[in-house]
Amino acid sequence: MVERNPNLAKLRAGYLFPEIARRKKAVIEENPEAKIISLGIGDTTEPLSGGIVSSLVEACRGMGTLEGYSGYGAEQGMGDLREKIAEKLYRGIVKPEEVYVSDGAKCDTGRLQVMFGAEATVAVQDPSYPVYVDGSVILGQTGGYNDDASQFDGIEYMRCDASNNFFPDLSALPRTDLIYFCSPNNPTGAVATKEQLKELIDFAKKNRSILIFDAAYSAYIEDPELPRSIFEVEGSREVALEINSFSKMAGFTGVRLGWSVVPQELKFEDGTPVSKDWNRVVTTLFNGASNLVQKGGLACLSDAGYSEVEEMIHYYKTNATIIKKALTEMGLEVYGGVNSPYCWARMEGKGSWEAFEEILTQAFVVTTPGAGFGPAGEGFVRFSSFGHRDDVEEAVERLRKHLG
Ligand code: PL4
Repeated sequence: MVERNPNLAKLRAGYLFPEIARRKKAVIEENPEAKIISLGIGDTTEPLSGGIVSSLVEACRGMGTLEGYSGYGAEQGMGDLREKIAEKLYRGIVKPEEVYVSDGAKCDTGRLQVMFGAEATVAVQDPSYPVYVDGSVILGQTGGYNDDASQFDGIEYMRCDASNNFFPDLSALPRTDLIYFCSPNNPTGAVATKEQLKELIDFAKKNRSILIFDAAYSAYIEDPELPRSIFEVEGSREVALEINSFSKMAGFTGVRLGWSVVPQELKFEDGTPVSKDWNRVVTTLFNGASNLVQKGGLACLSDAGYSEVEEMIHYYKTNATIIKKALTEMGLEVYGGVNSPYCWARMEGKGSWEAFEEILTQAFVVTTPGAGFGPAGEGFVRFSSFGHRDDVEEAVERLRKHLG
């Protein structure tokens, strides 16, 4: 018999999002007539726009011709897409050869965890996207794990809540090899300022740590003073790498396209460039993003395509405004929802799974319980603005009735 990987046994519960789907399914089975509205998993809902669809169709048609057919491409991505990302999204502050095109930010997170290996120690924002912790645990980045206490010595939780303006107290944080930082944050919607990111960069530099900056929601930042990339901040190239995605920017959650940026200056302790190992991992464990999808990505970044992308972002942001306004009028303490597609609401006097169940079974609205994002998420619920406008409007009416 094959021994079970002990790291998987260390995961305390099932992965958050399948658990939500399971509970939603149970409610549907009990209430087959109910119309369930999902403001839960952050999954885009609106059709892709004309120009982007045309480019995808054209790419497919090309595959049916001798001239247009292509097989495996470069694992790092098509040269013209790498160039376009560097030029359009980073305005030249990163080089095309530092951009690695992928099948999404979640997949890149997993490959990064493989690259850093089981001995790496980790710090995460609390609350944050659960893949950082769960993926680290699967890799064994748990340090001195104590079975009884279910504690991971190798993982530091950096509390980021309203009491510290959603930015961690770095003076109290022990050194770790890696620091995950997501801005705009999932789930709180908090966006770090340039000054805060500078503090984080200086902290990483002092500790010789590497910052993994997740900018998956950067396209939702409307305040021009707020940085959309860690590379807008001085000193970042020696300490940080960035992951990002077309998922929330262009509605590509199912299409699958993302990228990472690993600057040439970022090095391991022995002087090896991180990009050298990243290239090795990417070329070994990944065979490149779909060539069809990369054409779609290029279309998103053309001038016309990017206007369509911005329109879609505006649509979801208007949903966020509707949700935030309603929750605020209901007297809830609400964060996010401005430079982010998520609203983060305190459910006074309730546990977050309890509030999740109440909203699901009474209003038939799916949310995401805050505790799923880390201990500091307890007592909160996340509302996603990814949904059809009619559904969002109906959902807030139901919330007013049941929670208001
Ligand atoms: C549900 C901070 C959503 N089944 O689509 P990707 O892989 O390019 O991006 C994933 C991702 C990366 N970084 C952050 C994210 O929030 C996400 C997506 N998060 C959510 O509701 O929190 C979708 C989650 C998906 C999952 O398990 O990741």
